[in-house]
Amino acid sequence: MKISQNHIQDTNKSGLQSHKENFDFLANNLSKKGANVEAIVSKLKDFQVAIPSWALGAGGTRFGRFSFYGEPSSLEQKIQDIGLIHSLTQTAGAVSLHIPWDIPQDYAAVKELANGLNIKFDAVNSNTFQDQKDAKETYKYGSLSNTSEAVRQQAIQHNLDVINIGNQLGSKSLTVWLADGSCFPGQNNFQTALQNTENSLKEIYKGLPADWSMLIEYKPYEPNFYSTVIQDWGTSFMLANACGEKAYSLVDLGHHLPNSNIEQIVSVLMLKGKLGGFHFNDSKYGDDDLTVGSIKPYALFLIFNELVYGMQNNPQNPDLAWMIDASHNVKDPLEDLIQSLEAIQEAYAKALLVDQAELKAAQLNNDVVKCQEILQDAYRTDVRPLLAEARRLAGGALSPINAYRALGVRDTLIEERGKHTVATGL
Ligand code: LRH
Ligand code: MN
Ligand code: MN
Repeated sequence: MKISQNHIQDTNKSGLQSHKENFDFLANNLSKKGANVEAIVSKLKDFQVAIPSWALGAGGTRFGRFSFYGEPSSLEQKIQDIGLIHSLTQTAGAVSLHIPWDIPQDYAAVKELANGLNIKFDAVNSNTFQDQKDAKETYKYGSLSNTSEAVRQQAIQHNLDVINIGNQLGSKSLTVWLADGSCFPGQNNFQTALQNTENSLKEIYKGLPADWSMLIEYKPYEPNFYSTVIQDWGTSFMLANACGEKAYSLVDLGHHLPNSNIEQIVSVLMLKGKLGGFHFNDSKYGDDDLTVGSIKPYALFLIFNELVYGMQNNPQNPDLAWMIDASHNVKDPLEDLIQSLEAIQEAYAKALLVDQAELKAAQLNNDVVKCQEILQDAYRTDVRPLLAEARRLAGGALSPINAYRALGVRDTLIEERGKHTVATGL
């Protein structure tokens, strides 16, 4: 299935007049307050978020998995699905592949397909948390941190292979997330595990092409429940510094203990020029990987406030690799991604409304109430007409979720692919 411009313009027709009224009203109010509405809309239009290849099928839990039907069963179909949401949202112009789940058979054909849908290849993700068929060594007791040199070597080589695959597709970064850790006290020597990990990462780093970066993801627990080698941003930051200037930390929103101040982490990493990438999701308890903005939208806004500040004030920090990393059991994955993209854009737009100069002045005066008023005034603004306008200008749908349903996308996918398909991945 492909969604044409005609389809989109058709579904937009009925909402155009009221969109125009809503947008004009909001733009007028914001302009009176001194906001540059045109600049904000243009930033929203340019903002692209990579879709992880593993989010296109229904996720699952260790207890079970329920298919959403019509799921993609090849890399090509996954890219086609991203093409569908990109044509509606104009915000999903990239894919992040997981190797070995998504090894291309025909590189030229995959590149051509993605190109035709305006989709770029973002960070490639390595996988040393599962044993692959016919693998010589097992990752049961860790990969890059393993006490066995042969296991570490296999894991290093896998990462180098992933770089090679990404290079052929035009990716420019490698994301490393390790499941390494221990389940019981005494199982691991913490220092040896960290030292082995650092040495292994340095070996991988040596194999990075000059214009690539390495993104080191952290996570406090799961699948190991007593200790994790790269448990927090400090460990990831330390390892990135040890590797060199092309290595950065990657923040995944779900990879923090409850009540962590993620916005402060983001801010400090950007000050130090070491925030390389971002994984969006939301959670109630831990790494729940729920729809972005579905549980803690104010926290998301505060994080974006720091991201916007950093993008404006920290030239020492590189452009960020933005990605959604969510996958669960109950929604149509494509509808879920559309909702996530909307929540990301909403938080970004609200953060762009914060008058940074006014906030700085209030901070210098220690006017705590005013500081809060400034942030909450931006947060309470209904910015959805700005998002719709950005999409309209880019050729997207005024309401991607309504258009998705009106066009009967899922039914068509089920017709084309059948009901009982299984996406490769988690
Ligand atoms: C780890 C994680 C990581 C990805 C994905 C498959 O929890 O979120 O970011 O590699 O799972
Ligand atoms: Mn992640
Ligand atoms: Mn995760």
